[in-house]
Amino acid sequence: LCPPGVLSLWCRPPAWDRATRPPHSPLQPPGLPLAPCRSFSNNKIQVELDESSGVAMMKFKSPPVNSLSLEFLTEFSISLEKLENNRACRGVIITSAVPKIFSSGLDITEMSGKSVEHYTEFWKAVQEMWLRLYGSSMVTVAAVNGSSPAGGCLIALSCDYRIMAENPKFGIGLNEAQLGIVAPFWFKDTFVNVVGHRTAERSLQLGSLHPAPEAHRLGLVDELVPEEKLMEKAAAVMAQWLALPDHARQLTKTMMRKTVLDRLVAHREEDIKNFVTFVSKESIQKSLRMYMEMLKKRKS
Ligand code: CO8
Repeated sequence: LCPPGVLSLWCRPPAWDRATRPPHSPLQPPGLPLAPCRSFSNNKIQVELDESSGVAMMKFKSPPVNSLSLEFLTEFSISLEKLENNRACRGVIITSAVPKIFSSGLDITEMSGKSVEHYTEFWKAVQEMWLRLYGSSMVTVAAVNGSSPAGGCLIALSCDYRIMAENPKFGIGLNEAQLGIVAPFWFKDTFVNVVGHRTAERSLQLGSLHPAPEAHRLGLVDELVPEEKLMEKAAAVMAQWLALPDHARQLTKTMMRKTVLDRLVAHREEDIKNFVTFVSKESIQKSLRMYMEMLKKRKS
């Protein structure tokens, strides 16, 4: 049975049912203009699907910093669900329309001074976003064109491949410890699966934000490219991954990710309780307030 609200790989129709598109669709003879893009734009995320290639472009457009508010997370999950259910879509490139910022991570104001009900709803939305993205049967490529702390880093880590602009001013990492909070086990699991246990342990304990070149050395991102080449590279990587038969790639992805996904699905309620209890503590609220003040001071 499908866990509620989770579009999991193992309870979808067999992957090989998904339409695999020939290089030229019979409806689209070579030489004619490409099929029009389908696009849907919400408040915070712009999505464009090129039906001729089967590749969607998802752009975060929630200035100033693409923070992951409840509204953003809900839009993100709905957008992923729409693409996942569209047989014409086989892959998605995730990037930002906000200069210098990929995503600043979870919106701290959603975790500060709110009710237990609000924290519960917010955390469910964070879980939902990760379950959909990490469990997606599409090829997911993160084109990280700016800073990407904490929840922003989680989004990149949840993709199949990460390409980052080679600007050393852009940092990426799970820096929760710097805020006086602790990354939940499934953030940690996702990180370990990308960089290995030792690197993840050191980086998590220190709450490190790694400049792009260091992130590349650690394997946190797969490739660095000049910013102006980022989208071109992302499209090339996507084409390489889409050249394989969908069913083989999808079943392999399931094999690699299922244990980690299952762990959250089995402990979802407990994880929500832990988050709500933790974030409701006065000491944690104080840490978050101080961190927000530090951000404002740094600005002035
Ligand atoms: N949430 C809410 N507001 C934010 C956030 C955020 N994550 N990040 C920045 N802002 C706000 C700033 O306060 C500022 O607001 P204002 O204009 O009102 O003063 C505005 O956005 C612009 O920010 P900056 O001036 O700092 O913009 P810069 O371009 O100079 O820097 C950065 C952008 C690098 C993104 C910088 O803002 C930054 O480092 N932000 C903090 C990022 C961060 O640490 N995020 C971690 C969030 S926690 C998380 O994602 C996982 C939590 C897991 C839960 C654990 C269990 C409790």
